[in-house]
Amino acid sequence: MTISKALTIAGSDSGGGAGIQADLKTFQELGAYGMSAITAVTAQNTLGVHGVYPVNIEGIVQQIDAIGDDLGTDALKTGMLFSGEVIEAVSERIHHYGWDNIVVDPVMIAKGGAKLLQDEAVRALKEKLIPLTSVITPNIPEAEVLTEMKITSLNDRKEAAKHLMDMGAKAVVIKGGHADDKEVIDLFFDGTTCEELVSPRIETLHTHGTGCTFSAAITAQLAIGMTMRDAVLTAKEFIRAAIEDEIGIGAGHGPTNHWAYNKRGEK
Ligand code: PXL
Repeated sequence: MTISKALTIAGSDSGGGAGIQADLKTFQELGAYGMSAITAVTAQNTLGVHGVYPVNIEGIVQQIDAIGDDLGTDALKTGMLFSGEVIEAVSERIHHYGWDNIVVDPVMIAKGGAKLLQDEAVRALKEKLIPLTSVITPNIPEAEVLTEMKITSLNDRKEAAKHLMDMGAKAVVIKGGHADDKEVIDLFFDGTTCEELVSPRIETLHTHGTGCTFSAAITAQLAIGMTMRDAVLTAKEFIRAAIEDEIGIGAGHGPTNHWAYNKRGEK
């Protein structure tokens, strides 16, 4: 049996809904062996982020090297990277190992407003990490920061996607969840095809960790050998099920249901 491996380089969410916890659950559900390099520990629950404790550069690099020098990986994603220094070190290690299937979720702020990326880090993201990226998955506010454009129309989203490709990303998904369209329109662009991926908007409070889960699902699919377009389409189904079948834990913005996609398949 061939084992497909997926690595997440991201922050820890003690509440289990976002960050590496969401990533590892998603990897497992989609058939990839999950590994992690933790960039920061957050003290967090469904009510918010109560503390952020960054891991030092040496600790982050040592985790990545422990994986690179022994296990290797078939795909990886980055989530919360926190500082420009971390982005530079992580980019350098990805380049060093020659890893492919790099999914970048350019995490900037948590739902409650806690900063998960320092302002000075945006430049490193653009100059060091985006050029290594197989697919980048910003939401609209993140795409606005990266491209320095105001994104209102669907056409703006297309322009922003092209802009991100010009920075070196091989494919882009601009997630439409933050727009006020009746349905959610995610824009997929891979340099040749530009596709609007439409799905119903689900009214719920429980969307903590959706971005992490979506990008982790793409990563797992790439790890098991799917094409980029199929990986994105499956990830959309995975996150749709995870939001629809809410589990209702915690008093605030609850986590999504990482079991839902496979449970539906079993029915
Ligand atoms: O969803 C963004 C995100 C990423 N990583 C960690 C987080 C969050 C949101 O709260 O806590 C660790």
